[in-house]
Amino acid sequence: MVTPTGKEVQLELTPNPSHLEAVDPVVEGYARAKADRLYKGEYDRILPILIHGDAAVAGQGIVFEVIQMSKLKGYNTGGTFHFVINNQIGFTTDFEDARSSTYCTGVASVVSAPVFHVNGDDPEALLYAVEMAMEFRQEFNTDVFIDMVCYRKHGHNEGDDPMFTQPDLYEAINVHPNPREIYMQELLEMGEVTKQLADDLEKTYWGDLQARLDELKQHALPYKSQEPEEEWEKLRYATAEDFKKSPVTGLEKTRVEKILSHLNTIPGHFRPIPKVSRLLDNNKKLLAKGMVDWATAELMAYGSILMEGKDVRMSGQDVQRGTFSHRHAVLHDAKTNEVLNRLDNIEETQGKFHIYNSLLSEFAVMGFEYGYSLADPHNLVIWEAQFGDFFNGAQTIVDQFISAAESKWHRMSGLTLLLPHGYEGQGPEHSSARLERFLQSCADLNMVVTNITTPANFFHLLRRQLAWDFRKPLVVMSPKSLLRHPECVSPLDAFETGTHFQEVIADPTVSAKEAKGIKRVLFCTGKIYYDLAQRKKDLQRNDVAIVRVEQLHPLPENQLNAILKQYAKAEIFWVQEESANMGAWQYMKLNWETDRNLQRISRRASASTAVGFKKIHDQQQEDILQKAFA
Ligand SMILES: Cc1ncc(C[n+]2csc(CCOP(=O)(O)OP(=O)(O)O)c2C)c(N)n1
Repeated sequence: MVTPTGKEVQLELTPNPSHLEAVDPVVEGYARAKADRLYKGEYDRILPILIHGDAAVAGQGIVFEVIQMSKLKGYNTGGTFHFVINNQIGFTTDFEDARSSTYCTGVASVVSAPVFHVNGDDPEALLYAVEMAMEFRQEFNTDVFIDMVCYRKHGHNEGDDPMFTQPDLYEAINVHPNPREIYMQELLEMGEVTKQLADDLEKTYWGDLQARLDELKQHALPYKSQEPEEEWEKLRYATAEDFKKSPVTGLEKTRVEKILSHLNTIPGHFRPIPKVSRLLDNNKKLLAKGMVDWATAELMAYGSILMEGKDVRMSGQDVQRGTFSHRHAVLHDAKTNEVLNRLDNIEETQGKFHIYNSLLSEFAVMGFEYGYSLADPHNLVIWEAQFGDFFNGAQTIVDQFISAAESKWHRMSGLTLLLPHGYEGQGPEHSSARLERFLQSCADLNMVVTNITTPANFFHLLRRQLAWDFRKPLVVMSPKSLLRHPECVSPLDAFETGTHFQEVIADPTVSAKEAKGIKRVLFCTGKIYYDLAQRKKDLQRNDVAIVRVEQLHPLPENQLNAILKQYAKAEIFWVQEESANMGAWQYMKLNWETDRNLQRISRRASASTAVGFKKIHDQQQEDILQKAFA
């Protein structure tokens, strides 16, 4: 688009749900991605504009969260232009009931952003304020606010009558001349224009608008995509066929070796703290046995994506180290606190690994990362929750954007959510990432929901995100205790040429020959597999097979049914740690179309996700295991 002064600008509108202000962080993330990708961090070349209502800007907490992010390294966009249309009413609520602050823009003071309160009846003052605010933004790269104080001419919508609730106000509004009339009167009095000229200008203006509308009806607006959007155009939408088998994501052995050696090598002058040194030593010992643990597999996935020239961006609370002190993507020198990003400098042509510890927000940060993921399909964008249940602070982003955007707006996103999940006796606040919530929102292949049990499968899952020629949001119920579980390791060859993501993992201890002797099949997902496998071993129950469903949505029904066929005479159970009203049970029962009778073994239905006492937790877990092998 070319401005009246001949400047070329790209104007974009992000998809915007009804939830007021929820789009704010999405706009910021989108703008940041464009600044990173197209403008090399030159924020003067991009401007996030947020248009607010006075009630929403004052009432919605997300506004505070977004403002709080505005100066942080990971989320800065060079200042946002906030334009508040202050009609002094929110739906039918007067401002006396809508806020405690004097101004609706009170939140601006959090970052000392200037606010220009301006009379909406005075177009010249408004223009002046906007120009000044923009100059300020460009000069100081901070947020700026325009508070345009005005009124709403009619009701909240066509069918609404504001006289119900604000009769005296609307009596005044009904007789108040509109801004154009006021301005024209002013110009006439000043002798700047004649009545005839004003009338002609108005006529020409309306004529222009009509002509453009007619033109657009004939020929769609010629929209020219920017570079990252052109990449989206090369992608396609997924079909059910795409989920029958995962693409190969294994790497050549030499690549695996290169990444691993890079991850385990610390520059000579750098002194990590002793605990980190021990961790790296343990890693090396494990590697000497040809095995890789969870954290290493994760970093290997990122490293391999970077080596393909793509970027990886991750944020969330304490992600650099990882909540469970497992990731250590960024190390600190014990003496100098010098920072070492372990994924930098693998090779010259690699992409960038952006990893930011976030502010203590879920709604804004997840929204930001979602927005970031929209700008460029060749980035792997990840948000991690400190514990999985905290994602529900960002439920609006999940419901309005992540799970529904492709269906509502034809917008794909490959955003990946890592949500630590698992019943480990830590109580109701730390056990569940509410798997059932995600599964309940699944339909039309809208997103991928997983609960993974091996490091190699996690590696392939992450790589698959960018290997596909479509994008899907990915939800991972990620592990806690499995990060250090001695059995939760993968052999090196599981990462190498020809390997790919496994949607279902059949029981590795049951050969095809032994299948006939299986009397009971336990289907499960996630960490309970390790408890079941241990019990099977302890009891030497060769008549029981344990099958892991690593990907719950889209449900790999073909693979599950093929397994069922092998065990034609066995009784089949779904075993989960979660309560009966939670976890994947209801989803499996509803979505797995089989004539076999799938029975449930789980904790009983409960209001809270888990019990508060470790002893009771242990009893419950034992009860599940006993029932599974009864
Ligand atoms: C999060 C959220 N809560 C409630 C609503 C319902 N709602 C729609 S408009 C509105 C009033 C908005 O007032 P204001 O921000 O002043 O904007 P106005 O429409 O008056 O310009 C409300 C409450 C909504 N859309 N989003």
